[in-house]
Amino acid sequence: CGTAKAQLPAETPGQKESRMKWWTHDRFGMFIHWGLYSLPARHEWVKNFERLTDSAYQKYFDNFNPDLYDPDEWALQAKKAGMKYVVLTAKHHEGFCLFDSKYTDYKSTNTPVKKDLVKLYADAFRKQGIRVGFYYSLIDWHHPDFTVDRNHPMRDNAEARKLNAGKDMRKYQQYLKNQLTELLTQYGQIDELFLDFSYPGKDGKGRDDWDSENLLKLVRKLQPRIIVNDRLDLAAVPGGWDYQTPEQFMPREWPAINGQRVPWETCQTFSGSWGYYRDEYSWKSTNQLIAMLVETVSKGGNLLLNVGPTARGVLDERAQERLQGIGDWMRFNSRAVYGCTQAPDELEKPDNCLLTYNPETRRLYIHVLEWPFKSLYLKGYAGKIKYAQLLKDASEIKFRTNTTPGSHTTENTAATDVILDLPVNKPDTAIPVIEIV
Ligand code: H79
Repeated sequence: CGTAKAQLPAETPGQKESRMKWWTHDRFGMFIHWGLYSLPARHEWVKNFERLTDSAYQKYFDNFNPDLYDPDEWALQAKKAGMKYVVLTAKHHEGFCLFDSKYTDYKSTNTPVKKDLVKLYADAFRKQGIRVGFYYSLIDWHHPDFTVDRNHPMRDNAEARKLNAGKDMRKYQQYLKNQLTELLTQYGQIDELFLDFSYPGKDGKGRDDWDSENLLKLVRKLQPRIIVNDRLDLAAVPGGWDYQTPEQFMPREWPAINGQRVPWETCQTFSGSWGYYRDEYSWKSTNQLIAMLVETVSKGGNLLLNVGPTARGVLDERAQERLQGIGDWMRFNSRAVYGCTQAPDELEKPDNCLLTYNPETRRLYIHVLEWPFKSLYLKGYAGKIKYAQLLKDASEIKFRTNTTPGSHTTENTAATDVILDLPVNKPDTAIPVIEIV
């Protein structure tokens, strides 16, 4: 009580939709997790998992020297994969800044590399026509005023806990605002902001710890068109977030609140960890990743797919190989991704398929995950199809309805169904797509 609550600028649903238009159209972005944790190369939470003190972690700062950093090369690989926007960890939970902040010495310009890596990143991706975003960690395991809590590396260190008495989270709130002001004023137009993350409750942190409402108000003032995620613990505040962020899982269906479908973006990894992890062997296949992209769009969402560059500044070769494979597929099939969303409810999903739909061109895309023997059955599609083609090579796919249901000489389908006559051999593309006009 007593303190006036900041008012977030009111926006109609139509205004929000127009602000997010490019984002819902583009569907596919690149996430980049890069920081000091790239040196130990065993998970970006290594400081937490191994309870490392600041001084134990110092060797990664002292040896941070990505001599092969070439963001033009990263941008080119993102572009070839079909990614339309990008989000880089300007600061992760470890507190290390990849940019030249006035408010800390814990930054890349003070390491052997000496460069503002964020500046080079923003310029390089923009040059390729890719929209630029930032990830910025609300959590900070290095800032002197950030209190030890249940997610902190020093959580079970009694001496470190005692130091909380001398810490002032209000100073940390100011630090958040200062750094976000730098990031949102010195690097041109910023299209997406991914703040990470709140864990309210006992020994946790949430909106009162970050001063979330005022923080978001500042963000919107500095970059009125920016798209902000939902991790400020402002779920109940109107305008408190733009999109939901399912992390490393696939929602069963398009997420909704009170029956209202909401914008969402799933962030996913190639291998489980976000930072470069040398000895991780749980890499998803190219096919799995393409299916993940298609399934996301089929449920009305975006995919932010993460790469963890090495401490030399090069994308993991296993990631490069997969990006290339995704790009090979996107070259021929991206029309079934950009501008697409979930298909209308009356179009039933055929067996072993996913559907995407472009509401402007009113074209339906059938992604055939398991290639069937000759016939693909479309239940209730009779009269709804003018033309069908294989997207890969624009070759006609003939279709028909069954005129003699019940006869042993023809497929036993209803007259309201459509049968697509597919080639016996699966076309040479990871997931074949049939375009229905
Ligand atoms: O930046 C990436 C991750 O490092 C960060 N968000 C993405 C984008 C993130 N990692 N974990 N989380 C967010 C969710 C937190 C999970 C937790 Fe736990 C469960 C924290 C404490 C319990 C799992 C187990 C992680 C640490 C211990």
